[in-house]
Parts: sequence; C-alpha cells; structure tokens
Amino acid sequence: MFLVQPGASADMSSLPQTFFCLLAVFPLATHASDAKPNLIFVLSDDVAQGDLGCYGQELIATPNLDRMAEQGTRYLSAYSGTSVCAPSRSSLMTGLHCGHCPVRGNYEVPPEGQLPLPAETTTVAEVLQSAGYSTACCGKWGMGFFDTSGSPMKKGFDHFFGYNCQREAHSYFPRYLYNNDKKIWLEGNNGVDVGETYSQALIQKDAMDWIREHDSGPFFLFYAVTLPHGRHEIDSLGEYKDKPWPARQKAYAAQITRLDRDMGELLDTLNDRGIAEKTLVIFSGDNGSSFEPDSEMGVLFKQASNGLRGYKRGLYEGALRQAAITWWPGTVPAGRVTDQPWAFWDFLPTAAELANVELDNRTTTDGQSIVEFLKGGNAPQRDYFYWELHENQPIQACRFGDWKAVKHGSHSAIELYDLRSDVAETRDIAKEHPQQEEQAKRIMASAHQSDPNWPLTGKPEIRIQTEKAAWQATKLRNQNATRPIKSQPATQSPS
Ligand SMILES: [Ca+2]
Repeated sequence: MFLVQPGASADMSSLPQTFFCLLAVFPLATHASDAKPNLIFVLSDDVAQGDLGCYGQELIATPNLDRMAEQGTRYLSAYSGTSVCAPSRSSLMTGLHCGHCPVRGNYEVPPEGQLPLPAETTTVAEVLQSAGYSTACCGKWGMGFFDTSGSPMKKGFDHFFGYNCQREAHSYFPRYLYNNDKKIWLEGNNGVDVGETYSQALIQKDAMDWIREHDSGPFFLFYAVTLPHGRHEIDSLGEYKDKPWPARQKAYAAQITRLDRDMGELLDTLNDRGIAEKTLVIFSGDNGSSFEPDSEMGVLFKQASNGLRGYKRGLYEGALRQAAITWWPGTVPAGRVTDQPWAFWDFLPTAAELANVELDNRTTTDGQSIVEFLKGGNAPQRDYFYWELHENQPIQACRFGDWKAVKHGSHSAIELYDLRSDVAETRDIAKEHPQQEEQAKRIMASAHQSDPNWPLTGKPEIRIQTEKAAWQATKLRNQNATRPIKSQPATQSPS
C-alpha cells in the first residue's frame, strides 16, 4: 500500500523565520542533573472544562482534581493542538502547531494504527531522553504502529503500555493491550461488548508502578488516559448507580469520577514517594467539550457553562480551550486561576528548558517556553496562535491578541470575532474590521505549510482509500473476535 509520508513536501525555506526557532540538543553545563524536575503530562481524552467541579460542574464529583487546582494553577485559555485526537497529541509531542505538524487529522491506516510521525520529526520525549530522563507513555498513542517510524518505542519512550491504535481505544474492554510492543491478551474481553478486564485498571497500575520504579528521577511520564472518550463503558457506576439519569449519563459521570480517583492516586503516589516538590504535573484534556450543548449529555452536564461556542471537531473556542491544571508544590502558585493563553506546542520548549537542554538544529518548534508563566509570571507574548482541522472540510483558525478568526474551507469568507467583548464568538465583525481580516488572511497563508496529506481543499483520494481499507481491517478483526470467556456484565451504555 502506498502512503504519502507525512511532511514529504515540507518546504521549510518558504516559512517566515520569525515563527521558527532553530536550536541545538546539548546539555547546559551550569546546573546539576538533580535540578531537573520530573515531568508528568496527563492527557485525558475528551475531558472538558465543564466536566470538573473546579470549572463549575455540580453533578459529577471530582474532589481530587478540584484539590489539585486549589494546590496548583488552573487555566481558562489553555489551547489544545486542535480539536480531535491524533493531531492534537501530535502537536503536543512535536511542539508544532497544526500548520506545520506532520499529523493534522485523524488518519487511520491498515492493519492497525494511525498515520505515523515521520522519522525526522523530533518529539518532546526524544528531547527529554537526550537530557537523561527515563521516559514512559501509558494509555493511548495513535501516532504510528510499532513497525512504523511513529512507534512510541522509536519516538523517545523507554516504556509503553496501552493502546497503540486509537480506534481500538474506543473499547474499555479490549481484547489486548501492548506492553512495550508486545501484545498482551486480556481474559474475558472481546473488544466489542462489555468484558471482564477493564483497561484503565491495568494502565493506571502500570503507570503508578513505573513512577515508583523511577522515583529517583528525572523521569517523563506521558500519561494519555483514555477516559472519558469512546464508548461510555465503566466497571462500576459507583455513586451514580441510582441517579435518575439515562444509563449513558450515569456511565459518563462514573468515567469522570474514575479519572478523578486515578489522578488522586497519582498525586498521592508522588507525595508518598517524597517527590511531589520535584515533579511538575500538567493535567489537560486533548480538546474542548465533545458534546453539543443542546444534546442530552450537554444539557444535563451543562457543557457550555463556560460561555464558549462550539465543541470537538470545530475550531471555535469551546472546541479548543481545554481543562488544564498544573501542580508542582512550592513552584507553581497554589490557587491561581489565569485567563492568559498558552497552547500544546509550548510544551516541548517548556520541557527542554526545565530539563536544561537546548534543541538541536533538526528540531523546530512553534512554541515558547512557559516556565516563567508556570511559576506565576505572565504568559509569553507572541504574534499569533494557529490551528487547522482536517476531518471533512478543512478548517483554519487563528488568534492574534484578542482577535479570533475562523475559516471553514478554502473558498469561505473569514469570520472575525473580538474575544474581549464577545468570547462566545456570536458576532462576525469581519466586514467592520478589514485591516484585522487582512491580518488573519496573512497569518493563515503563512502558517499553513503545504503537505500532500493535508491540502486545504479537502481529503485527498489516497487518504479516503487508505481509511476505507483501515476500516475494513478493523471490521474483520471485530468479526473474528471471540466472545468473553466468562460473561460477567459490567455497566455499559451505547456510545
Ligand atoms: Ca479527544
């Protein structure tokens, strides 16, 4: 099968140099290695601001994340890479926004997995590995199968545990997970129905064990938790069992509370091992809310209570501003809530600064270090933030100052909003502000690097055919799946 390699037509020379930093990977000599903090980035799949008590949720219990916010800093304008899984986490891993990132959409390839990150693209894990960090990824990967250039084992991780393919991660009772690149079969699961082995229980155990084994540090854990994305399957409804809600809502609430409990165990583990003050934990969603505000789920859980427009698979603020909390006792200010913006592509340069390394000349980033911001200072100044989304009709968006522009397709007009007076993006004022409209056009033209996988005109034929073949391969796998060996139904509701 022929696949266009991501980034194959990259033409760096056409990019304005002001938006690219070209740097070198070598340790800075001035600090001892014990000054390097441990880094944990928890990326929850689809958790939204509106799911958490600290952002106003009243029906779902999240005591541990609320406590994390009290002891740390909570962000109102933390932007994801884009608003679906693979490109959002690729932006996080590569330090590139989706105008430059080699993965800019969910692009499934047969027999399993997603379009791989190319060999020449550096990840934050590789940067940290080069700085002497032990590295692990637990949860969901989605950036390339093990026999491709995008394997987590080739992208800077010493250890991997979980799902390689994000489609397999729709099931919380999968037939198998991977320990490094070795398949481990899970008893009683067929990947289609509710089974007996709940994946998150194994993933959480692996992550906590790995932290304990590496507590002498420095370490980097990319904990890509699958909760609450995919089918709303849960091993126990807990306190929601008797709520007068539909089954799906009960299961969703229980997923969020399970996520919260696991985050509580994570922070307790750091405290118990005496490494809390040496460890920065960033908790974040990978996109904004995944529910329409008017849907049953959206209404019950008031998913649009933050007053933002849009949700997953769009580029309005509600799709891009995710739930985000940082925690590092003694270093990150406790109880701070800030509206100053940062974005996923800032993580790579931030991690590099904390690890005391400079980036090599193969490594480019669109981000800026937010170390001073994390410590209580201001967010870095920048010219703009930029996003793309390549699901069906490609969408572009940018934010410059308080101006926000969105463009739905190459032939559409630019929509322009003033976030200062209209954070809900209700009044398109492009016609009244031609200068800002022009500025948005210029940003969108220069920030989009041409790539045969991601044309702004729509899905290329090769992607359509490849995704079709991937879907057939998945269907065949599921048809051949065996029924659970011992059927003890847990709680399930349809996705
Ligand atoms: Ca997601």
